[in-house]
Amino acid sequence: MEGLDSGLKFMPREDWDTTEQFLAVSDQKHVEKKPYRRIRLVIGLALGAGLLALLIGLLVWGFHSNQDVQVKKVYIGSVGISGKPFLPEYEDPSSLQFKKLANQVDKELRRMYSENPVLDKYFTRCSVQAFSDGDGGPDSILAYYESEFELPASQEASLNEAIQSLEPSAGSQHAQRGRQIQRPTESLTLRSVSSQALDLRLSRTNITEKVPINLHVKNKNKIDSPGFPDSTYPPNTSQKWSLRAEQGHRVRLDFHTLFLEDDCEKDFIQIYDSLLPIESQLLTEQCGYPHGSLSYVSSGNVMLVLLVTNSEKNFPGFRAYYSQIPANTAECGGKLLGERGNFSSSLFPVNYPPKAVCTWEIQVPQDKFVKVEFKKFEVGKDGATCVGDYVEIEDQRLCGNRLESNVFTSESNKMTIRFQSDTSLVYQGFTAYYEAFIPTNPCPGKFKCSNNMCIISDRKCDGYNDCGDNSDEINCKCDVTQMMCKNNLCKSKAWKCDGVDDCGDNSDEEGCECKKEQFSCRNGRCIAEDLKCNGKNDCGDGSDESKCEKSLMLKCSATTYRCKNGRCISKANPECDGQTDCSDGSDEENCNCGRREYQSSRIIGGQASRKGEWPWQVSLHARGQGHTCGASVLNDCWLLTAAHCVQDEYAEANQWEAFLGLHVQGQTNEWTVTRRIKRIIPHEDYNTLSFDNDIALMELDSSVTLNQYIWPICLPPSSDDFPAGQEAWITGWGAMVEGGSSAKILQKAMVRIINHTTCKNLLQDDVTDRMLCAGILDGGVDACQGDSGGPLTVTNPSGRVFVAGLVSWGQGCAQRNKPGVYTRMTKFRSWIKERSGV
Ligand code: 4AZ
Repeated sequence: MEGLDSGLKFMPREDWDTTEQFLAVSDQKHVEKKPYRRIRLVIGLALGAGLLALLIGLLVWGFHSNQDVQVKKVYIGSVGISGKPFLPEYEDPSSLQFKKLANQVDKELRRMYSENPVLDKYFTRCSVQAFSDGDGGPDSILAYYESEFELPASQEASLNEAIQSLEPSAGSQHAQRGRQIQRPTESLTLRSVSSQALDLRLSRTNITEKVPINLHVKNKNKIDSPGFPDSTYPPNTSQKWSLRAEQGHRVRLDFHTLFLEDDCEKDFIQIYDSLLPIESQLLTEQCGYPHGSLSYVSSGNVMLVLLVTNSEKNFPGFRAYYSQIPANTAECGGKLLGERGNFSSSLFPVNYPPKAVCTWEIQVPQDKFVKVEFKKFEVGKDGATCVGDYVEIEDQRLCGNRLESNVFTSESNKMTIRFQSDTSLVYQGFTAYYEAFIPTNPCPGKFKCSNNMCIISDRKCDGYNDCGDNSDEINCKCDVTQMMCKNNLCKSKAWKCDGVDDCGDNSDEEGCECKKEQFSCRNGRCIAEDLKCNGKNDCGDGSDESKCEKSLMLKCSATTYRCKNGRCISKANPECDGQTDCSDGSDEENCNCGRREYQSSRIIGGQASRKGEWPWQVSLHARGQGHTCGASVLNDCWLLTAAHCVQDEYAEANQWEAFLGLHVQGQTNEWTVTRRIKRIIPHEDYNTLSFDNDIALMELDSSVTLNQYIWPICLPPSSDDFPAGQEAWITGWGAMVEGGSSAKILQKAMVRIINHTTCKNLLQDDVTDRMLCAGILDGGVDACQGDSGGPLTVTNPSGRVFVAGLVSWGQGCAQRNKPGVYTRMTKFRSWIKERSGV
């Protein structure tokens, strides 16, 4: 349309007849009456049509030229060379030998590309970047190369296809052993090629690529990310470390610290079983603050570590120790002939290496069968299809990290177990226990679960899911201490109305105190549901006005939060929750606490924590005794601990030394700070018999510098509420089993807040209002001796960590139905303020 309009603009205005129609050429009258007009019209039409054609042409040309914009594509890959031994000179790109071999590989690659019309047409250059020992025996070498192609964008797909057609069998585990490319004399015997387009994140245009670092790992040493530990890593940077072990060895890398931004699209670290970042040889990609095993082992004698950062948010980075291990130490499998024993995947608990293949053949006496129980299982990505990494037991493949059943039995006296890993993405693997059993009596003296586990007979129908599949809890007759759930399970009466769904169908929490249409107040009162959040304190304790969408101004009470200006608000736990609730903003003041600075975020039955995960945790050493109690950092001068830790001969300040920023007992490092104690303030009402008011303050002899490993925890205001069932964490170096020795590495464990009445009933002891119970009623997880004084922490919705309790006492450790008892911190907020000013 525009074309026609502009054509008409050439016509003189005065000649324009609005009655005219362009398509009226067949209107003879008009044509005859006005011959000049007709000529002009024809010219106009011709001009318009010409312009239209030109425009269409331009558009079509534009479309095509856009499609065919020239693009550069870089592929990286490796190629195996057989019949040639690896020479030390091949490690040095400036050596003659390197250059000569690189030249030969270059020629071979060109020749290979020339056989494919697509590759031949668009190939521009290739360069051999490195060599390593090959995986085809002593006379084999791997060459790592980069090839560049320049082509119209529309041809990218066919280039990809052509590149893939070079691979012997893409994705297959032992692709490298695939095909042989035999060439005439003076040329190389290439065993296989694998190539892949470069990861787009590695070719960000604004990235500064630092000079790659090449290291020999024969002597154990460390690599640090740039700036570590003094500063955060630089933005928009990529750094490669190439690690090489001696022939016949593997590279091992153990991370000591790893703190990156919590988004792998932005900052990430990758570890390759190769000298180039070839995706099919990627062992792991990590970012954030990862948990789990961070130790990696290569399949050959090389490994590549790659760090890439973007423009924003830079974090401390990493420190990792490298070393070499003889190649055969990663081997696993073999014949197991005893009646019982343990076996595990290669190098457990280190992540298994890629390309592992292990077979265990278990054989027990003729008249017995075999039972295998997996204790820990992490083989391949969860939800994967058991193709790359898996365990195979008698034709059944297992993978991921959640097994439906972790016990497997044979139908004969033999059992074969296979484990294999593919070329990429490694995990921690498994440990397993096996034993022989008599087929007619698989669980002598014990109860046999449906999943083949054997449990102590007393544990049947005890209200706990001991089998893991609940088979010990079905078809039970409830005893006098138990109630029957709607789903027919029997559970302890003590668990009724404790705020936790013990039955699994919530029937133990139904009909508790208040009727259905009523609201149950924190103080136990029942009020009509519609009185909730009406701005009036109908419960009397304000709990009907807490957890309302809007924070209402209320008459001050024990459950309302008092702002600095004296006004009280109804919102539950408003302090430091990231939202300003008080009109004077005071609920969000003094919130420099409870954050693990770089997170994006004994203990019995717990697990080792990561460095810096609990920066408020302190180890208190009593003179000549080593670690004795735990404590928490309140600020640069004050610590919080339990009064029972500082009694009698421990009451003197000069008895104590505090270790802040400590992770492993006996291993102080550059982040550990030790301080003597200037003053101890135990609670004046601490009761040595009942452990009531079990709280004390410690003032350091000189202040400490706060950093990511030493950071204050938040103190909850007196109005805060931690309801039953809430998740909480305990941390400490206390005993790992009752009566046992203390832990070396700081342990952590998740417990839940227990309803106060339930706790009193369970412990049948004086659990006062200044105490708070937490634990796992099934048993197995608890604080114990040596954890005392340490924190019981809860995290609020904005990710801030508060100290809800202090480890105080308990009836033994980790026993069933015996929760741990903690000093209830909300009761001591003003006491702490008065005594320390914090
Ligand atoms: C103790 O002796 C201790 N299970 C601490 C906590 C608990 C038991 C004992 C709780 O320090």
